[in-house]
Amino acid sequence: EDGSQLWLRYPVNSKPRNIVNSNSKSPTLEIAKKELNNHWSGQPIDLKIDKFPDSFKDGYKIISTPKKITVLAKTDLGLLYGSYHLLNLQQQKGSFSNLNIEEKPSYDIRILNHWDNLDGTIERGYAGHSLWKWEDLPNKISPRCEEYARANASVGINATVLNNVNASPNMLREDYLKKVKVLADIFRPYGIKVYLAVNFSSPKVLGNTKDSDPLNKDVQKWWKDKASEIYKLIPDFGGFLVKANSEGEPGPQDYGRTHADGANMMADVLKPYGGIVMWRAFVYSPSSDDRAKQAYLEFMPLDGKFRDNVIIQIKNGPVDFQPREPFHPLFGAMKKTPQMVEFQITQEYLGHSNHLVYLAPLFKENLDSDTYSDGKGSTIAKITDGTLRSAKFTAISAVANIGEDTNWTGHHFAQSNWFAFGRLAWNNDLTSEQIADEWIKMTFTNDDKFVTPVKEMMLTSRETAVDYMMPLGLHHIFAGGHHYGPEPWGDYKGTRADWSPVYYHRADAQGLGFDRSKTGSDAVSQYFPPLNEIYGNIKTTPENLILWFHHVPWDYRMKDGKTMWEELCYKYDLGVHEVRDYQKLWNKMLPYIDEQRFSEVKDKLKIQAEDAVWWKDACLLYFQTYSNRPIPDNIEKPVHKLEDLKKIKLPMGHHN
Ligand code: BDP
Repeated sequence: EDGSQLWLRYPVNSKPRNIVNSNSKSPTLEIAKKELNNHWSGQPIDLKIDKFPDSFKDGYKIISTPKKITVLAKTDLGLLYGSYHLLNLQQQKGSFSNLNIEEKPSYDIRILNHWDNLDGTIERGYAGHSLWKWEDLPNKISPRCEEYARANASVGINATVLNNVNASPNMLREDYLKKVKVLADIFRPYGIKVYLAVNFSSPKVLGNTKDSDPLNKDVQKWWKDKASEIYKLIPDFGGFLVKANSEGEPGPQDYGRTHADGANMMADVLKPYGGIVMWRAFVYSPSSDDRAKQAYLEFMPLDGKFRDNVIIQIKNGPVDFQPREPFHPLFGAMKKTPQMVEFQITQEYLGHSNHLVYLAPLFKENLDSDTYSDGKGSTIAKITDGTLRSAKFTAISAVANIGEDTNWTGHHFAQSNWFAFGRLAWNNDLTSEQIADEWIKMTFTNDDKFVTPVKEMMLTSRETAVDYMMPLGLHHIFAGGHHYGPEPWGDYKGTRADWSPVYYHRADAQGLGFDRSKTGSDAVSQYFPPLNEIYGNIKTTPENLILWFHHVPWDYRMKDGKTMWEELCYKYDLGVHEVRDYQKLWNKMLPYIDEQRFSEVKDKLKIQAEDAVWWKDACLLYFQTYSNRPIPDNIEKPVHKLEDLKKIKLPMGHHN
């Protein structure tokens, strides 16, 4: 039991049955039939194409009597999704005699972003090398590529960006495009479209144009020819994802042009084929302004200037996938430009694949955030899924945590984050609890003695990680490069100030935290009223973000009567105890599941518990050098010495 089956543990019929009838025929439908004939043990099934409005998209209806099930959809893909719905229900031991289900996706494009490099490594990947095995393609194809497509289809993911946003120009070379075509052909019957991240300098590097200026006619021609070459190989190619003028990547600003000039040039070449451009808003330069403000400052003046096949891809928070951030102020603010969220499933800032952190609560916290852009109730979910503003197309993305590891994601529980992203992209109304419940039952067991406590552990795990890493709105105090452990003392003189932890926490003799109020960087003014006032005032700022928005005096009284310093100590300590509670809980779970996954999770929890103590000791001992106050008596005393912790070195990554 190595976890390789993910949540797809459908029982296998002793002989394939012949229980599916259909008025449609396609490779997609063949997959639906095969899945049901092999794994379905209930009544016969009709898969029927029917007339539905366009807004139904790849939705489906399932109606059943004890004798028969009918799945209705507008497309074959809808029928495949309906078939997986039935198999998932069977796996959760649901009943099928009286079904009346109607489902349609919240977003048109439900897309994974792989940060896979052409040499097989994965940026911020913690589950082994890239699944694609570029060097073997196009002749040899790993069977896991099809398994990957199947797993995605089973949760409704319908798109994938194959390569790193820090894109190599070589991705667009003819030999690589032929490899991409092979993957696209495998994914297609599962309803998955392929997209590529592209390097803005590709024309100059590959085509020997004078530059890559988007207004240069030769450059435009190069992209046009490239698009035609791509679509000859992959007629349903999805489009480009672009990281431009960010962290040293090239972009239109290199030629005095704007993000809109760059995005529109690409949008124009893709338009005839129905392709789109996902242009990232993750930009910040080593200027003097608060990093959290920069994307907003750069993109707001461009609102309304983008073509209608461009969508702006915005990270959930304004800095960078931290354990907790407020939502990105661009959401809702660009009223004339479609926007999509980018989440990070891979745990760059959440203990890599060593820590058990269930991310649905983080995703939900963001999607449910009220931006007030169009009055009360303007949540990010409603802004991005087309409810509030009509959109030509809608999308949601997340950076994948998938690699070649046998269990796909490094940590057995990290599979739940891939699953959760898919489920929320399909239906952003689902709760974290519903998704955890489904996943546990499909992946482990339906036994309530396992489901209830493990679900509780998952649901609290994100807050636990916040507690032992960065409580009260602290952020980016990770060790430089790898972002695994704590390094609040990090002050990388000679590099960019905004890559140093001290830039973010601003500890001094008075207090701790980044003043983003009116008297500070005034990042609060980027939020709509009343949030600008709420976040701008230390008294009304939610305490879980207080150090994000304010420089808080050490003796500031928190709502529970503790001083800020005491509260900080208490939170770190709580985080440590919570992980130890998970260990105790998990130790009782062996009777319900297999030995292998039990012990692998157990080993990871041990690392997590040790890391939690490392975080707590490092942060409390370091911040104490500024607070000059004792660690409260009822809190576990540090077991490490600050000098020793400062000596711990893990391999450094390529930047920040
Ligand atoms: C940061 C990562 C870096 C990525 C960058 C991005 O540290 O590896 O390239 O974001 O999203 O989180 O472009």
